[in-house]
Amino acid sequence: MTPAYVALGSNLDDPEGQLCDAVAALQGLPQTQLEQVSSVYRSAALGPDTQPDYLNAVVLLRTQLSPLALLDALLQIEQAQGRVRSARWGARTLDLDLLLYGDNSLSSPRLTVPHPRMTERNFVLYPLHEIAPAHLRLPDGSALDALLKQCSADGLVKTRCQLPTPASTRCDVPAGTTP
Ligand code: ROI
Repeated sequence: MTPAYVALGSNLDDPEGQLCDAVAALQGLPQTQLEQVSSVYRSAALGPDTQPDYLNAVVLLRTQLSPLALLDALLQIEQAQGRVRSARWGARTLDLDLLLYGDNSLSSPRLTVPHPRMTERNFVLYPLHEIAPAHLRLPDGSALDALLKQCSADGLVKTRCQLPTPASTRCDVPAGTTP
């Protein structure tokens, strides 16, 4: 089972609900276990500032899917949640980015891992750091702790949104509640 970190982002059509549904869908992937779910963070859109704020989170999966099979599964979840690919940096119902796949560096026309822009984005690094093992290093040897220190948290707000945890599957029923 390979550890794979996936970043989630949404700024359209009930972003909290989109992230909840996406985590539930990730939980249902074949040959894959959902192991950790970060807090949800709110931030202004990086890029065109005429779009709504984003909600972002990161999850840790353990998977037997290959990187490309996992990518296909992520694209399917995006499409099932109404993602329409239009403008490059446009608003979106759901964005799922494969950040890290074990200790692998991969580069193909469809997929680059580690995600090429992850080290510049506080809305990726902070939730990743929250769920990653202590002293995680990227495949190039750079320490996540050090990357985080260089990345300002300005404008990033941790929310109280609750995403499904590895043990639960629903967003609307708090864990431990009998329906
Ligand atoms: N900005 C924020 N804050 N969060 C995102 O997930 C995000 N995703 C994007 C762009 C448009 C670059 N801006 C973002 O794709």
